[in-house]
Amino acid sequence: MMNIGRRGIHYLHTLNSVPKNLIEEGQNRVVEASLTLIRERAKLKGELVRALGGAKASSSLLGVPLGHNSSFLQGPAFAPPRIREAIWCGSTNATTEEGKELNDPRVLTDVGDVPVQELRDCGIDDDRLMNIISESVKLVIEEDPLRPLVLGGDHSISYPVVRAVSEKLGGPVDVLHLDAHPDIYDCFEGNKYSHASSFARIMEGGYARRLLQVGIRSITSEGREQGKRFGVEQYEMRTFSKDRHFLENLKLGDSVKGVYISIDVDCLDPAFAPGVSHIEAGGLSFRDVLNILHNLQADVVAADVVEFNPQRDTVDGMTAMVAAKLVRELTAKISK
Ligand SMILES: [Mn+2]
Repeated sequence: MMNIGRRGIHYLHTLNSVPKNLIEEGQNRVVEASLTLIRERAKLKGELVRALGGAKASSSLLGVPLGHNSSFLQGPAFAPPRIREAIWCGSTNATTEEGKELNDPRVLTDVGDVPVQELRDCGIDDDRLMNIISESVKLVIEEDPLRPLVLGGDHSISYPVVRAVSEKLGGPVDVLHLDAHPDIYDCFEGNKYSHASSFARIMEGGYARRLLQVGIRSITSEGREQGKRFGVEQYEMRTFSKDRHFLENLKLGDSVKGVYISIDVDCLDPAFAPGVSHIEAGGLSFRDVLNILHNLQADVVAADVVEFNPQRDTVDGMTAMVAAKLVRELTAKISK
């Protein structure tokens, strides 16, 4: 327990000693206030994009600063503001590689963060927290043409996000998942919401038709068995040179509601992105990831970038810039 990750955030543990209804009513007010702020910001951004006109799909950032479902370090709870800072860093410009202008609200807006730590501070448990995350994602999707681009957080957040996307769109999506790990344990260390189990929850729920996992190089026998059980297409790094042509020319999402992209920053080789909790050598290069994204033929309905851990980053924030560039290029992929 004595590591920096677990000492970073304090929240109340002693709520059982006071009247239950007092706590419940207070929690309800805080939950409503949290959802109201996201609802109103999404509404304003939606109105703005519609008033400007011409956008069929428009990326909108939603931060989910949640780190406590990690099995190792909890630093990803601090990632969203660091990623935002890097997106707008003066060292680079606001144009994506293929020429989209991030300054244009029709390309990118921001609806803020789900106040995860504030909700936990009020004693909100994970069942409810996951529902609040799903609800927040749905509030963004309701403001057509906004599409959620979620800033994690650890990988546990992909479950409530994909669930919300699928429920809101009325059917499963295809999921392209870039990661060193399959995150498909039935349950990890007793936690069904673990960041190592999110894709088991997604597949059980029927929220994904196809799940393609790319960049895998840390997988146990359970990970392979669970992959087979759910029909997951697992592309491991040890065969990447053989799979490269296929992966760099993907076409996904036909006859489903669209495509969801989930990028764990540790899909990248730690040489490119040292600021992650789980350093695993032998990963993708940044250009490999961009080739996969740029050439993907798909209607991308939502995406996330997760597992950036600022507590492990270099002092000059190199991984923050890497995570931000993933967000920028995903923005270009989504917005049209
Ligand atoms: Mn990972």
